Amino acid sequence: MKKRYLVTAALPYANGPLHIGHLAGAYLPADIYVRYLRLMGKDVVFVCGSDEHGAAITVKARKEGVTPQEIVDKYHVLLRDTFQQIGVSFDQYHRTSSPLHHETSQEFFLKLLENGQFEEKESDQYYDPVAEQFLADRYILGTCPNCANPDAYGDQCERCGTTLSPTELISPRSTLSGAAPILKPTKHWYLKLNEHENWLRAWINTGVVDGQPVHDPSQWKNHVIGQCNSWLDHGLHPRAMTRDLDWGVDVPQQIPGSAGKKLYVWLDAPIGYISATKQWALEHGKDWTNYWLEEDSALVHFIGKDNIVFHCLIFPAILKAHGHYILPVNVPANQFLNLEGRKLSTSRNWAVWVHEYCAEFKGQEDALRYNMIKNMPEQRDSEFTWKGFQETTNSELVNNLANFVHRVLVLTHKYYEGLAPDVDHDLQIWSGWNTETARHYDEELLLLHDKLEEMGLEIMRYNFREALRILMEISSAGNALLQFNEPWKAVKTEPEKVRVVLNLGLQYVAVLSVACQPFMPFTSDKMRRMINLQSLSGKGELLFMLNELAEGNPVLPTNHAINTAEHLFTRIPDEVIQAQIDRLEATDKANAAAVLPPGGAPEEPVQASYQALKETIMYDDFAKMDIRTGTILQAEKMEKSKKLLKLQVDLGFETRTILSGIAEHYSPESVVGKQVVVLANLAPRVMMGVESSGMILMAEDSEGRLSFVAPGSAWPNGYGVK
Ligand code: B3M
Ligand code: ZN
Repeated sequence: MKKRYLVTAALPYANGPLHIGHLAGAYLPADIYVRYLRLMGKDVVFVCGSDEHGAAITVKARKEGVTPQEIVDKYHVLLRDTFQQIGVSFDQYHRTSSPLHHETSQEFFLKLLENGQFEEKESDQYYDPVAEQFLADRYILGTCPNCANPDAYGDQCERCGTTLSPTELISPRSTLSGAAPILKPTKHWYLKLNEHENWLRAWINTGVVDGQPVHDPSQWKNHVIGQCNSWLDHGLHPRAMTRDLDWGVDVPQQIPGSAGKKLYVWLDAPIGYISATKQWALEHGKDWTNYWLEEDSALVHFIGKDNIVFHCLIFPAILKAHGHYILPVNVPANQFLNLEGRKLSTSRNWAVWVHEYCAEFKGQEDALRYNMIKNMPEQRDSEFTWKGFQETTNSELVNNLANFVHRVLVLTHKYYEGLAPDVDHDLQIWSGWNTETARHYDEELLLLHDKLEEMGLEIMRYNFREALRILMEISSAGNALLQFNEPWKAVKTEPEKVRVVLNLGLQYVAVLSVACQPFMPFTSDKMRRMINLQSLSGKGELLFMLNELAEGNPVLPTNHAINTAEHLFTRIPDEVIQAQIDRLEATDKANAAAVLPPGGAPEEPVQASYQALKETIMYDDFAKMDIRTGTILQAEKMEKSKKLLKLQVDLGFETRTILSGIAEHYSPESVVGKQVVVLANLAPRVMMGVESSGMILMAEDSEGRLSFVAPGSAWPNGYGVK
């Protein structure tokens, strides 16, 4: 074992709330691991923070019509608070917009530059001539060359899943202005990843780097190594580490050509782990370099599978290119969690949001944690269902764990006035581990010790599901101990044996109160309160307990006074689960309705290609719009414009000139006489020398087809729509 541990969990983008997929993917496994290490008395620092840069943030800001700063401020707080509510125990939850982080990232850039790790290259990139800026891949839409989806992004088509580069799109358009982007040369710094390929391959597959074994590849997950090798097999190529953007960490100003350039988010976000450690060290009077530069420290990254390449190839290359930094001993990435048979999706609102769960299931935080861990996608994708959640909670947490603890406490109060009874070490009782076996008290304590060690071993191997299974095995054995020995009957006939059984039962509860803490910290607190012990501070309590049990010493001494029994978990009733299922069904219906093309059902199963719902507005926001009925009197093509028709629209009280971008969909003749709905108080705008006063409302489907919005029957002009 290493001397100290630095554990990281992927920095979530501060552009939305946390859902259960995030929790099961990175944060719970990291939290279990860290809590366990603390209970074993290890020196461990657990860092995370909000990832506040990158297109993920600016796209969201544009969608909501606010600044990127407003977006990150809002979601940073929400994320931080949600983690706390669900008991993820970071030592530091930092943010990448902090000055300390900007400095740290810039220092990396300068050091890599100094070490000759970059090549400067000029290439042609898409530029929006109207918005006058270079376009991040996510800002370019166009037709997918693979499946003809007209709304594929510059980096990926969300319909067919193909990874794209913006120049592959057919008829690209900028999402900023709608203009066709032009290719323009721009200069960037490329990390020479090709020069890192050989040592990365050896390091991933053998654990050896520079002649030193630094990790054991047999402890790495197959799917992680597999994904890395598939990248390595395609060859690593220089990769641009800068971007033309106005949101992010500046390329240091002293570098010629830095104006308008920002660091690529992957030369920024993972360095956030380092700046978070620096912040923690500042606040605690510690030395951050011990955790990042010393060979006797272990660095472990917990992530989801979509971040494997960045954490196993690109970030290690950056760390090595800088020099002196240690490399991760493991990157135990998880696969994905699905919800009710489908991929979780933020834009389709197909998710269980953790902050909503915490609000609706107050005091049941550990039930979610337990279910997430039990179904953790450790080796393959897994599934969360509300029915499964109910079943597991009721049968395992209520009937097994809570019931056992409750029975032991109630019987101790009933027979011994709440004091741990003394035991005769020579007596034998039926063991909860095996119906056929009778054992002495001391042997049972040793068995508990062995189970705890087994559980710890699984945690250290990142087998959290298995570790949780062993924990529950202890609880089941506790229940069986009561079942086999029937203290409620034997108390009259064999009182000495009942003392042994119930004392042992109390030891089980004390053991569980420590062992369950990595998985269910709130439950641990409750159990400790019930048996009148202090909450765990995470300073080696499990290690201490293991040593005591190995010596045959009980955890609770004779005559230890317990408190009254509380219920650890409450049964989840059907109607609560049904409400959650109904909510998902409503989401599903809304999603389906939103993509029905005019005139009927879609031909193919609908994949998300409609826009995410905009932010909620108040009625007053809507009431500001003056929408009127009208009729198109005349229509003509605008010279030199492919898109615009010039319309004369009768609004009853006046006739307006309105330019409408429908020329690619309708001929002028076909629209004359049409009834329309007009946004009548829109500020006038001059386009191609003609002033347009108002806007014709159109419905648009996912294929970009347009349809007029009109009153359901012939209607007089000039009346309000509300
Ligand atoms: N924020 C990507 C993601 O949320 C990114 C992870 C950064 S970890 C340094 O998938
Ligand atoms: Zn496609």
